[in-house]
Amino acid sequence: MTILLAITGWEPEVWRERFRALSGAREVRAAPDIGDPSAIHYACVWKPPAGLLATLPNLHAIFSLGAGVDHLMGDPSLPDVPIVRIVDSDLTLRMTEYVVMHVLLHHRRMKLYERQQRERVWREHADPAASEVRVGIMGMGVLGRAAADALKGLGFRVAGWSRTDRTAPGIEMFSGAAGLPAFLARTDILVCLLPLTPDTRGILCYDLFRRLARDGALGGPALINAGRGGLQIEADILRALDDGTLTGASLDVFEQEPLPKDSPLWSHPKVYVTPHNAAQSDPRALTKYVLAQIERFEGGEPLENVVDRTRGY
Ligand code: NDP
Ligand code: OXD
Repeated sequence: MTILLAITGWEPEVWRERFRALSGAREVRAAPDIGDPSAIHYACVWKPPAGLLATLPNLHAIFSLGAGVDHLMGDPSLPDVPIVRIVDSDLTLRMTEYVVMHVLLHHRRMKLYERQQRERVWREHADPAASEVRVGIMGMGVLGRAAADALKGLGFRVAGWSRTDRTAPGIEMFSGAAGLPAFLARTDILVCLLPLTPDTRGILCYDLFRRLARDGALGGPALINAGRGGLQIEADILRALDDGTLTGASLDVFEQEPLPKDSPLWSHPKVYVTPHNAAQSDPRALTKYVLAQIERFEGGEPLENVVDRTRGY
């Protein structure tokens, strides 16, 4: 059984070494050195070239090396085999760290204190308690739920928004288009962990920002997006920051990645920019996850975390 790695945008060498070290008797090939395509049974991919997977006639399964699968869904020739995505505590904990850190940066007004430090100003401001701040998480899947639990543990008032009705202990849940207005109206810090699908593209727009709470303890709402850049309209984020509709933003993902050098987001005083590393896929942890899935499959057990193609995530 042969594994093909097809990775762009990340360092492929470290994945190749890790897969070769742990794959036992399985052969591991790395695109573009595919050899005989009919010998390949599993494809482990991140942003593979469109059309590549359709050239593998004996493929059993595709493994996305990240949690998101939008990098695959745009390929009209995607073969009809199971697509497995990453659900792993290593990745989940990394995202929880990012979300907690950025919620705290806005909650504790770090941009203000950073400015004061540069100006050598020694001044305390009245800080609201976490229990006065309402965090709203769009996308209450694996990553959203873990972040919600961690924030709840810190005392924040946490709500979640999902596509279908869900329940989560201690978290106020909203769903669908009908639940969105009330969810937004009670949210001071909006965290977006949605997948990118035709339904969610462009959802983070000016009209949505306008509907966030304006009566909160932070003096206005903040946005944190670690889902996908295609979820956000960057011109609307800039407009909302400049007219006070948003007080701040933490952006890990962008309409175009890498973020172009001339983007005003780089130097905006209210914005934190990170290079799509909120939750890195670490080959040390995730190779084990993929190989365990292959073992399951070959042992006749069902694959886990298979993407529902009709939903697109
Ligand atoms: P899941 O599939 O577990 O969760 C997705 C959640 O989004 C579900 O709660 C789902 O609702 C909800 N959702 C989907 N479509 C809609 C919609 N139209 N309206 C409302 N809610 C919707 O995904 P994960 O939590 O594992 O990952 C989420 C995303 O995070 C990934 O798709 C990826 O884009 C991003 N990501 C970013 C990383 C980074 O480093 N920046 C790293 C890893 C992931 P329901 O439960 O009802 O189906
Ligand atoms: C992912 C990502 O989807 O890193 O895992 O963006």
